[in-house]
Amino acid sequence: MTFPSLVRTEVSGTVAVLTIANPPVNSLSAAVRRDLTAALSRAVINGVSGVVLIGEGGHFSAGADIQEFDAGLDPTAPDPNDLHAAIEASPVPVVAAIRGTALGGGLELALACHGRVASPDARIGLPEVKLGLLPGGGGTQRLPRVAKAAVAAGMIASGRVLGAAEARAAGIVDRIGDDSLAEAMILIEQLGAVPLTATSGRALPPDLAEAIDAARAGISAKSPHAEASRTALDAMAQSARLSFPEALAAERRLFLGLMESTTSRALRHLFFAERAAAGTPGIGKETRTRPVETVGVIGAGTMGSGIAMVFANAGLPVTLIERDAAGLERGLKRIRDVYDRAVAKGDLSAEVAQDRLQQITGRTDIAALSGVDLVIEAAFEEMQVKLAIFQELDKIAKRGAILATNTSALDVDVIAAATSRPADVVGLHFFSPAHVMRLLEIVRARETAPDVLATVIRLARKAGKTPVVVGVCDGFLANRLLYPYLRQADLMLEEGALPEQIDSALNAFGLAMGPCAMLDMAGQDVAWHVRQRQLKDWDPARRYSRLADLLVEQGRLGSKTGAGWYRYSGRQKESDPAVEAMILQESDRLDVTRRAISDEEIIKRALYAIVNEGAFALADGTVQRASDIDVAYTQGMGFPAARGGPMFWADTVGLDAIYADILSFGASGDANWRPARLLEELARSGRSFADHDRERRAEAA
Ligand code: 3H9
Repeated sequence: MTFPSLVRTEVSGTVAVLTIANPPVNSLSAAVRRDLTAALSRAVINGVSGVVLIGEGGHFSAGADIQEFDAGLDPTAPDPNDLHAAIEASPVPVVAAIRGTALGGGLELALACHGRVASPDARIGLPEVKLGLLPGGGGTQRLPRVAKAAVAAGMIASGRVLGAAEARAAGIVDRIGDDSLAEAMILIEQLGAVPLTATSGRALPPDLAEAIDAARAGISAKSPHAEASRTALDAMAQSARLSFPEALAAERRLFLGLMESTTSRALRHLFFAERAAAGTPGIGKETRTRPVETVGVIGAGTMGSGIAMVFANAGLPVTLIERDAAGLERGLKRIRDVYDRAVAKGDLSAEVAQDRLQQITGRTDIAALSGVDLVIEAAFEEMQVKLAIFQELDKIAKRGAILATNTSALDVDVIAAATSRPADVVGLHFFSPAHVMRLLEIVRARETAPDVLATVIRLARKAGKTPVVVGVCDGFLANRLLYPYLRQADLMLEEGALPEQIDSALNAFGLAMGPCAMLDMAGQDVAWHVRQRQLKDWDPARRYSRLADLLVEQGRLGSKTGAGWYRYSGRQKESDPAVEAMILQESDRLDVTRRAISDEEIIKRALYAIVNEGAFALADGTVQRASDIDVAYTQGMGFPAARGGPMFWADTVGLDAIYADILSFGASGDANWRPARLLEELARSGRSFADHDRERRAEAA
């Protein structure tokens, strides 16, 4: 059986044009590497005067096929370094014509060529560190031989991607032009007139060591890929000590070490998880979408103003509605302040900020939304308020407009039923601050139409969000899993821990913020409202701690009131003896003998509570994939990306061990620790959440 070649050869005059045709991103799979090597060798044997490498479609190449790493395929068979050596040994010039992206192994391939041209929209980089890897096909050795030292070291350590002009200025690209093939032909002619120099034969910049030191100093210890960045610079530093082949071998050893690391596996998992999360049954590339050219936002509070900026930043005109002029002015001021701060920090130019600001028009009359394509209600989180708004919207919104609610917990089916057009209603749950946080939960209500869903998914991506499609339930996905986590924190306070211990144990695990500090920031009153709602049908077999309620009763609503679990002066927080006294008193009242709670127990109880609830959510269909939970938690809840999200992390711990611990936590009869049946099944059969996702994918295919 023969497979069609993934590299097409055409001859233009005396030059061979080799086109990589491996959609969607021309990744350099083993088959592509094999076909490229064969095509190059054929071209040279046939006596061409030069060779152009180009990619079909919008990408030169996005690099190695990452899927092959996870499938256990050897990324070095055939070895990309052999292909690069063949290019360098070519007796005729080989030029890379970069249209679109040349990333990772794609750029390494281009770097092995005798020259590079790029289209003006080209994006060029070595983003391997973002996957917890380093460039393993000579990138750490060849980039500093063509680019300025500071740019090369900075790119490799950060994974930053350059535009064509910057790449040209740095020396990575020789020519830029709209017709990259024509530019490549010109370069081949120029190179044909002079002796060829292989990139590996070029001299290293004299200031490379300083540039590496500077890049190393810039690595943030908090970055999920700090280890990969440091290792990538170690690999680059070998260039000064070793011969080129030895340095390549050292780079490869370091690459393979990182590839096997849990951090890289976690980051690769998240790469694919993010792309899978918007996929939902009944919605495909063929699903029609509705045009959205104008947006309305109801409510100019923190959420509403943030949401208005999301769409203004994406280039859409937004009408922002508030009930009265004073409230509207407060909202518009909040927006102006955000843009002013961005300009002051140099994140935005004054012109861009002004353009974005001008996209937002404030109004106090909801009828101003009669012509918009998408309305997002971000009013007070109270069902009666939302129902009244949707009844009003039903009267004034044009036919076909999408009506979205930004509720964080209320029943979207009930809200949809308040209209005569429930198929047009969807939940869009933004996370605060909406213009910063990437996670967007898209809540598919019972009657949400497929084209509505497809439209908001597309729009979310356009606005730079990561959409995760979820079903209707209390708290949807991220918040639903948060409740049992917060409950464990409160119960551990009752049993012997203090807020700072709980927070510091979870900080040390890698969470951006522990549960006590997080609720102080979000507002203790917000969580209080949720608990009051849940208490209406509370299962008495579930232990409940009233400690957080006591805080609220004392007016300690968190940082905004200067006191919550901690005491605040400005942004500074410190332990509060009054809180400790309150906790001890509560333990006393409950007749609990306080005990030392280890950091290990804190991590297990807090995080296993999330994992168990995640298994319930998977089984009841609130969420389709365990990997969706990982995306939601890493992007919305500060879970460390280097651990891949709670479900990926649970797989690394072992579901059997987690299940056994959950049984022991619940041995006293606390129904908070009732294990999810799915977790039990997976644990008993030795399967993982990743296996479960794979099985579901196979069933759906
Ligand atoms: C490397 O090169 C190692 C070497 O140094 C050494 C080796 C020894 N592989 O993002 P999109 C899929 S490491 C496999 O939605 P966009 C992606 O999953 C690599 N698949 O499109 C998706 O599939 P689906 C270093 C890949 O236009 C589809 O392509 N390179 C790869 O928004 C479309 O992707 C990188 O880190 C891949 N390399 O963005 C670059 N890339 O349709 C990673 C993409 O089934 N890639 N897919 O969901 C990217 O940054 C973006 O995908 C890119 C396009 C900017 C290229």
